[in-house]
Amino acid sequence: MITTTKQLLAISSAALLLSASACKPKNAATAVSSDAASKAYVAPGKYDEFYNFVSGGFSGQLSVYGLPSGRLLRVIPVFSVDPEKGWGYSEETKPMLNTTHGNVPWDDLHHVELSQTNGEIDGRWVFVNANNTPRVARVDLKTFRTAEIIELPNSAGNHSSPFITENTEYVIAGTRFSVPPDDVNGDVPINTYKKNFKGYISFIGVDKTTGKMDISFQIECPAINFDLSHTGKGPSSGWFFFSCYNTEQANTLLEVNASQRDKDFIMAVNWKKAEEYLKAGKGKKVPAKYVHNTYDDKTHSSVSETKNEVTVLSAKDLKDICYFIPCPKSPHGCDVDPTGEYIVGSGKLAALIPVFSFSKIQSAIAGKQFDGEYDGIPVIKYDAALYGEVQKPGLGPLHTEFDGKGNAITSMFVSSELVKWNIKDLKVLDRVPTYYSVGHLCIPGGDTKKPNAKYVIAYNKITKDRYLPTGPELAQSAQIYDITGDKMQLILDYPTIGEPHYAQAVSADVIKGNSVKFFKIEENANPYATKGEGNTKVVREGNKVHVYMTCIRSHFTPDNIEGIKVGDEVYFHVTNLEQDWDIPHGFAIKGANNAELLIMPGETQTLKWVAEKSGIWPFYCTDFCSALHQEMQGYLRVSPAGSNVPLTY
Ligand code: K7E
Ligand code: RUQ
Ligand code: CUA
Repeated sequence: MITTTKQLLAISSAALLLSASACKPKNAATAVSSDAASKAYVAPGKYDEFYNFVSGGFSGQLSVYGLPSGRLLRVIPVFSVDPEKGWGYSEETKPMLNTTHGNVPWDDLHHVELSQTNGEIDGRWVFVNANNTPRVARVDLKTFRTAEIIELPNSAGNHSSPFITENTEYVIAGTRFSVPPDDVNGDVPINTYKKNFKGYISFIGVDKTTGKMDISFQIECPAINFDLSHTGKGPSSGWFFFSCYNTEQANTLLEVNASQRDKDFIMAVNWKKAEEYLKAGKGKKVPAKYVHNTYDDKTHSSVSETKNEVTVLSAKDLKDICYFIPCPKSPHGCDVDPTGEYIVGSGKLAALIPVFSFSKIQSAIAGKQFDGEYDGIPVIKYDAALYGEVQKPGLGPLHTEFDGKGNAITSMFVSSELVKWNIKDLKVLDRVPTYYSVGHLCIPGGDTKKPNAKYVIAYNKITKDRYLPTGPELAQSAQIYDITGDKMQLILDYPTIGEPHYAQAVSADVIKGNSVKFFKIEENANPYATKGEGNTKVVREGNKVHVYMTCIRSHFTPDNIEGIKVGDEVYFHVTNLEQDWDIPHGFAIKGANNAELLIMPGETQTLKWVAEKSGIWPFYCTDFCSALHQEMQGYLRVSPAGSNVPLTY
């Protein structure tokens, strides 16, 4: 029996080391069921049954796989530049990466959340978070492209994000790091954490029709680290639950300061009540700068705006919108079952899984079964909120998803397994090894009211010997298990781009019918669009030269341009005149220091290029588009600054 924090920590770290070096479960060779191949097989020319949206971690991207084949269908750049798609390189997409810190073309993307209507995935958008420079993005599932990115003030880390409410009313984001609020001088000693730092939760309102986001309000909480969260549903509609750690409010984690307490917290937030307080004028407008970028499919370009204030509610002053519930040791996942009654906290360093009851939480609040306050927030007694504990589930519980049949599956990082347990009697039903050290897991719809429990996918932290070695860095790894029977069965390993954290999956039928095939050229509202070869032109404005260019199989118009002078800034506004599915063209010019363009049919994209030296500069199409693709090319002539070569094209 583990009794003290120190013992538990010692055991956990030993197991952790083990998992990272020598862990190969004994049954590794026999873990695959005999009919696995047929279960994961999707015949050539056939579609997968599910889309799987997988966070790309430190690649800043979102990837899309088909399930059960594990085939990579698309990589969607969000918080990163992507030369394959010109994302972040074209003049139209560059502003999408603007922040109050300038253009920030990288981030750490951990979580994905598909939009919902009535607690079910509606297939319209997928939201993703950026941890480092706190942002939330919305990807449009008609185009599979990033449509919007909003920065979050008063935040750092943005890990507990971007989880949504049942009807996508809000995307909710809790800060990982508490920091001094943006409107005060943050130049304070770090050890004044308790006094000067605060933890903020942002409520990002989402327009029902367009999906447009804006920060509706923030709740100011005590200095604490928000880790993960999930919406209430059914009886717990209108509530939101967060896991929090570092409740000792330590500013250094050396000597494991942040894990000294036996219990950290789950924070329950009554956001319906918060809305009432807002209506009643209890919100305070405070200065807070943040940048909001939107991409428009009609102008094929983006607009970046800076906002200057945000409305803040104080959890401390409004005693009844936030409540803390003790939760054993460093809770990570905070997951709500499909009925909305059970809230599962996963203490990474705990040897059990506590399951809280929403109805008990309500009676505890009504009966004031509190254990005092924590920085002005009432703390509900553990036993008053607890439904029960899953005993000996495994080591290092991280995340839980639900099968909709009364069961939960929890990932165990340290003991490297998936563990299935029954929510009512809290008994462990089954366990399967993962290869190795699973982080998040995903059941299609597994955090919604209606899971579609055919598969569970494990996203593993360590790959080791699963694939052919590729030097010190290996492919990231996911594994699919069939969960239609009593026993979970491994059916496929598939490599992923790095590094997968949360992922969601949905039946392909919800999305595939809405896919845009190409953009209608007559609707192209880009100010630099050229809607026919007859309208192409080259216009000089001082040292800026605008090339209104078109492309169609298999030539650019114009393809010979003279009269460009050293020092000119040349803007190639390239319109793809094709009106057919799957015929993009690319555009690259020698010496370009900002990658290429990839232009979809009907779209206009712009590459900025500075003429640095006189001479001949070839350009060409980078995307193989027809038998004459290789012929799709042209020349630009650059003459010395002062020369009188006329502009011709
Ligand atoms: Cu568990 Cu950032 Cu969701 Cu990764 S976090 S595993
Ligand atoms: S060309 S098909 Cu460069 Cu042979 Cu590619
Ligand atoms: Cu156009 Cu290749």
